[in-house]
Amino acid sequence: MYLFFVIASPQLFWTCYNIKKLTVNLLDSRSVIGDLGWVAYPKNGWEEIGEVDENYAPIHTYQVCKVMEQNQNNWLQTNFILNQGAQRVFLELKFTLRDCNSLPGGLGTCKETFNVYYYETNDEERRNIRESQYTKIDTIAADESFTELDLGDRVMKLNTEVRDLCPLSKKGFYLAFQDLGACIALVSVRVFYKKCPFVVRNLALFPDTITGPDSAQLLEVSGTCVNNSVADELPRMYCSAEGEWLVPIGRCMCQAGHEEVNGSCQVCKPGFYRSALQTKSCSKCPPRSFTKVEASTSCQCEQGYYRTESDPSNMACTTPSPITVVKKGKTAKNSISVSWQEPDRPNGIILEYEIKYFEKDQETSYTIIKSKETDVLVDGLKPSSAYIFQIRARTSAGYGGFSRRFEFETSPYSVAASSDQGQVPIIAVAVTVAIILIALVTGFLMSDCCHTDSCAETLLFRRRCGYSKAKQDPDEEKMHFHNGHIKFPAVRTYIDPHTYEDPNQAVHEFAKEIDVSCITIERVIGAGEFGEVCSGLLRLPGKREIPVAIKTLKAGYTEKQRRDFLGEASIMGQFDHPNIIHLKGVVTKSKPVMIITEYMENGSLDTFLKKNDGQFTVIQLVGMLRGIASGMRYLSEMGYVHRDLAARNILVNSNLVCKVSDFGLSRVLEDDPEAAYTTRGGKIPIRWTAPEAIAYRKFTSASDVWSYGIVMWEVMSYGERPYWQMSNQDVIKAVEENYRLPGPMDCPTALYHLMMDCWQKDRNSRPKFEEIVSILDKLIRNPSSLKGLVNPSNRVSNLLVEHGSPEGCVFRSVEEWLEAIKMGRYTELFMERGYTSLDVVTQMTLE
Ligand code: ACK
Repeated sequence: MYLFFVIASPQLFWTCYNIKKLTVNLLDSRSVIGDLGWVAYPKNGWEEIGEVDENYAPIHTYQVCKVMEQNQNNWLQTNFILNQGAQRVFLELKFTLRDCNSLPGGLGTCKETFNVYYYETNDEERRNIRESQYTKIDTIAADESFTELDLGDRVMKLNTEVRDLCPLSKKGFYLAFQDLGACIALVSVRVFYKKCPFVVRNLALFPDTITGPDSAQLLEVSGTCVNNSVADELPRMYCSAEGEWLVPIGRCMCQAGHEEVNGSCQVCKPGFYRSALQTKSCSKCPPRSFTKVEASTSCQCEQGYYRTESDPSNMACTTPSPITVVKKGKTAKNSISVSWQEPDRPNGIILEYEIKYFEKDQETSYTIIKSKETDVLVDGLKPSSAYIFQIRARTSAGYGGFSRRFEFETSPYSVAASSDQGQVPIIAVAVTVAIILIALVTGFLMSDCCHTDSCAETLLFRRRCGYSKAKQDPDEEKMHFHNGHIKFPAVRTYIDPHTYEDPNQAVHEFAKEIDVSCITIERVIGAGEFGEVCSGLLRLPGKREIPVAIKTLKAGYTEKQRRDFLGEASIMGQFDHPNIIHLKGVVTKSKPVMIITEYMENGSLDTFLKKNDGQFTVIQLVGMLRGIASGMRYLSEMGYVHRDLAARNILVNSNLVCKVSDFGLSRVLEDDPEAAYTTRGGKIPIRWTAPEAIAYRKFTSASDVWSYGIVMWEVMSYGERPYWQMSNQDVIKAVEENYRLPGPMDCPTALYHLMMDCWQKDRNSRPKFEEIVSILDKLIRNPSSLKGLVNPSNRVSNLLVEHGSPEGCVFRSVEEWLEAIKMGRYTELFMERGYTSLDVVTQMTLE
């Protein structure tokens, strides 16, 4: 009657061990070999039964079943259980319990529960604990109790109950089980605590961490960086009460010379290096450098190759191309002209030179000029001051080292030029005047000599097919640094060549004279107002050959034509901007007279767009417009008004870079085939010109903005003619009446709005080029802003729109519209073909 089975399936027991990573057992009665040694009181209460499972492993079972006897109070006390520092431990009990109802006649005293207690102490030997000293953990009831029937069927009804004990603060505790008259078999007692296991996360080590005493508590744990790593931000994680790591914060980074591999930092192998914390992996040593040791943070240059201190470690080492000869040329009180010799073995083609200079003893504030030439006029200097110059060359392999320091002094005099040494003493005003005169005469003779007999050899550092120049070379880029920061230079102002009495003087002020022997003409590419336009090659001494465009002045020209022709070079030579066509120089000392400019492979923009109709992405088109706007911003900042901005006057190179060209002096009046005579006698390209410029010749940067709007329209419609076949007179009238071009097909609304803004009647309301550039930049940065289109491509819209009207179209009938665009004579034709309403007209397709 008191017998019950306690054999349990081993799987059932081991289930909880699947989470053994997170739990640490303090006691497991199942794993004890031999007697458990627990103490029963009274002695005839709980009794230990030695059983074995199917695998003959011992099962320590304590049972008691005094259901028929009155006043039961049977205690069973475990051994001392060390808590190992855990403040919260769990108690898992597995037991069977007899159903009192199934006991014949024992109902009066039979219980179906038992109590569990603990006693916390630092005393491992304490045995005689009084009942009252125990703290009750809980009364445990069975979920399932067994009956006589189950015994017959040999069905086991094993209960599992888990309780926790917290907060614990002593060394350990005893557990005690109190039976008050139940029929129980305690099959297994397991005591454990939970912990967050050791883990490596974000290159930081997080130790085994015992969970906190509170079930809702998160313990913040700091990680320590793995070997050869350093904390970027102090790594931390939280250990939850369930033994899980949560919310990793911060991370460690492998030190230079090491890289991250599977959660550890491993050394870079010989031949590889890692310098910065920003790059993740070791990199192969750059060309011409090596490292033979592990954990290198940089690579050493091979013998004969080097890198300067400021060069990044990923830069290839180059052979020295040091510039050894640097000479001072003309000095004035604010400028020094400096020249140098190309290095003997430059290690590849020299792409440019960098000229660094600063006032002596003021090294923190220095200026860097980039130049493609081997000389430079450094201006903006203080009189009577010593300056230090250093020059280095750049090839495709990178920069060479700076030359040694050269010290030159500016002149105290306001003479245009002085001796090569720049040491003219101040004696008297009369002497000064004499020097000026001598210098001028000498300068004149020298330049004359130069073109007559290519006398470069006679002058140190003059080229064989040499040129002279007085202004800073447009090839030069100037950057000012103060304490390592770039300072932006002030913008120069454009000088109207008309202000020069002698136009020859103007051209030589702003353009280099090129010896004709440096030029090879290859083919004719077009016809200009003054003569043929050719393509060819320019080879200046010490320079690589470059393709150029050559504009020629046809034979039999008048003096005015020569002046006007060269006027363009005088203007162009003042500009230095990536979106302005770049002047290389002029040939005036021989015939034909020529203007040499950079070569633009794709020719003029209007023809180029027509040839490539629909071939570009909107971003490419906006990129072109951005370039033109940037060039125009530069011109407007220089105070130059173009007056004939149109796609035909923009040139495109092989990289789709657009450059503003055509800077003729009287060009607007003479050489533009689009220009028409106005009622006031001027010749103006009507379709591109702002109304105030047409009406009373008010040409300003704001009228250039109007023209820019038309260029935008040309670009977005792939070279369509503005106002189609409308006559100039009709265009003037329509614009005066506030009608404007409609948005081209597939044109983003944002761009059309910008065009419309450029066509504000009030010129002060038009955007400045500065704003246009910034608007286009924003559109490029955020291409989704270009998604909305004004005119989807399945229909043609060539209705003029009224400026300011939301829809654009303000005409009430087809007739009214045709009248407005001076096409009234086609009204009948439109009606015959069924285009009876504006709706139908706007649905008209290309076919
Ligand atoms: O459309 P195009 O090919 O480009 O035809 C005209 C022609 O000469 C008459 O002006 C072309 N052209 C003008 N300047 C240049 C240049 N710098 N590079 C290439 N082509 C040029 C222009």
